[in-house]
Amino acid sequence: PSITTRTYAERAAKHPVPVAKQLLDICDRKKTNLCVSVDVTSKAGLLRIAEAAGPYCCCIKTHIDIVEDFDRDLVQQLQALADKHDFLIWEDRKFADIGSTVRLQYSSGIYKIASWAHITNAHLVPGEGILTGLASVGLPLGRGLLLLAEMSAKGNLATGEYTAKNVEAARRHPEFVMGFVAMRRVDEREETAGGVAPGEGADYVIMTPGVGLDSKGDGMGQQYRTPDEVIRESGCDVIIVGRGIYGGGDGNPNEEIVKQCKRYQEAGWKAYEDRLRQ
Ligand code: 6AU
Repeated sequence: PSITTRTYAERAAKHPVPVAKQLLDICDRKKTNLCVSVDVTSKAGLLRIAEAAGPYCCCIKTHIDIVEDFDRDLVQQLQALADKHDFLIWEDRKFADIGSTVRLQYSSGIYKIASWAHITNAHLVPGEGILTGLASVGLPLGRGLLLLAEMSAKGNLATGEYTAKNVEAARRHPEFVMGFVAMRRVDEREETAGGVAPGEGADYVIMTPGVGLDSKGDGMGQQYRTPDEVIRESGCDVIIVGRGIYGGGDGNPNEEIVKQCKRYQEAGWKAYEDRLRQ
């Protein structure tokens, strides 16, 4: 059976990347395929939104370098919330340099991303050395990586041959690359080709931004689709919702965040159940 007709629990049981297994298990346990993206600039705002959204999501996605008052305590509190509410932390760092540089960017500096983020992501622009560099830090810590095989914004260049190269590169790093940021089932062509060579038929978690129920775009290139279009029609696994939930700026009040989380959780889960029945 194709990946899109398997349940999260079935896929978790067989996934080679521990953190992907964890994520799929959380989706199954909490009945949610919602990842909440929190692009706010204060420590208090980030923690408040993570606390409010935590019960409804499988993952909280950060852009840690936009937080004005970052400190070590912020990541400790975020980790405590992740334990309390059973979600993973994804630092959306979009690494894009040579292996030896990303190794340092991932492990060191002010943020020490690898020490607290279960998941991070990277562009393949510099070539596969970026995977070797990131894996040298992330693998011993049990971390997972998403490759940006496609993007959501209008006119983006991650298409065609570039997208295919991302899938090929992922197949050569099956213990570390857990999936893709993509708009559709980018691994489907290979999957349906029916080959069973090593690494093929692998299970990738597709996490998809550009999800909104009330808006079609943001005037800066972002393009929104509904959870049903993303999960059922396009076969992606996790919806990433930012402004649709926290509302932009310093963020909606907690009651509004909870209300929107429930709305997207429900829509995403219904789309998943509908897809299993297709
Ligand atoms: O829901 P939004 O539009 O408020 O936020 C979307 C979030 C932002 C982007 O940095 C991120 O998703 N994103 C990504 C990721 C997750 O890598 C890739 C992409 O192609 N488009 C996109 O919006 O935090």
